[in-house]
Amino acid sequence: MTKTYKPAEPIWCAGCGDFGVQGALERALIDLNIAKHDVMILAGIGCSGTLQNNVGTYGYHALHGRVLPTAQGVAFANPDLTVVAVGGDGDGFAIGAGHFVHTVKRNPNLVYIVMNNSVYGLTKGQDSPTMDSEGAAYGLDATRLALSIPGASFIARGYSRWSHQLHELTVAAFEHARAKRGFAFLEVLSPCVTYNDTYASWDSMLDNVDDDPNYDPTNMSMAFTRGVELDEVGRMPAGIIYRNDNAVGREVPPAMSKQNLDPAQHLDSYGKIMASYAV
Ligand SMILES: Cc1ncc(C[n+]2csc(CCOP(=O)(O)OP(=O)(O)O)c2C)c(N)n1
Ligand code: SF4
Ligand SMILES: [Mg+2]
Repeated sequence: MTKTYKPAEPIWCAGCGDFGVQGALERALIDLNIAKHDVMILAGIGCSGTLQNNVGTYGYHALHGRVLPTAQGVAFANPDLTVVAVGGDGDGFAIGAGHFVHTVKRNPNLVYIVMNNSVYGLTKGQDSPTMDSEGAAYGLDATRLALSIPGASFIARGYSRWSHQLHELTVAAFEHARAKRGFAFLEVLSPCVTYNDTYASWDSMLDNVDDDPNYDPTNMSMAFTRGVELDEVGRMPAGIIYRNDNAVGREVPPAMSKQNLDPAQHLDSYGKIMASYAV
């Protein structure tokens, strides 16, 4: 009898925004007709990272802050997989910030969904880089950080409470990475009801650029300007903030999964290497 891994039940607190992120992700897989065995979800450490236990795709729980280098390894080794990295704002923008910058720059073909609750949820409520500092509407804005990095090809922000738009953004992120246009970065504002309940403030702070007929997400200078203008009045954009439909995602051929890894094929070269060490 074939034994198969059974997806876990979510362990999030009632009201946690991460439920909405998982729902949008599962619905996107169904809508795009992507089989679960063609998907690998890699997660960072945090409440958010437990998402990968629940979906029934291939999964991997990476070290805290290291989900992006690990996900890139998977994407480069097997370009036929749909690779999704997920994690929290602490994971992605504090300990993992350097990897975030270089992944945006490198533009590999994968989706990155950050569940931003502006707090370290799992470790019980410490400040994260995206938490408000005194007098500011919002801490680090990772969408603007990403915009400033050459190579950025897809930057979006959703809100777990806006489920319809979140579903559309998740589908768009999958389409971008699967069309080999590169790194699809989707930040989802996903409140932590236990340690930093931001539902009320985010309800009133978001400006949906998807609803603005004058907003052109392919125009980078417009994306920058809108972000700064909104920040000046204590607001921030949601929707597809920037998209380059002509981008080409990075691959590293020949992919390991396309090579003949039969050990018998390599005995000769292995023997030569071993002989070179002999004294
Ligand atoms: C190398 C390392 N440093 C610190 C920790 C402790 N730690 C676990 S989760 C976490 C932060 C979680 O915050 P976030 O990434 O925002 O995820 P959330 O729980 O909010 O979803 C920290 C500091 C760890 N597991 N590993
Ligand atoms: S502590 Fe916060 S982030 Fe973690 S499951 Fe509960 S509500 Fe969600
Ligand atoms: Mg967090």
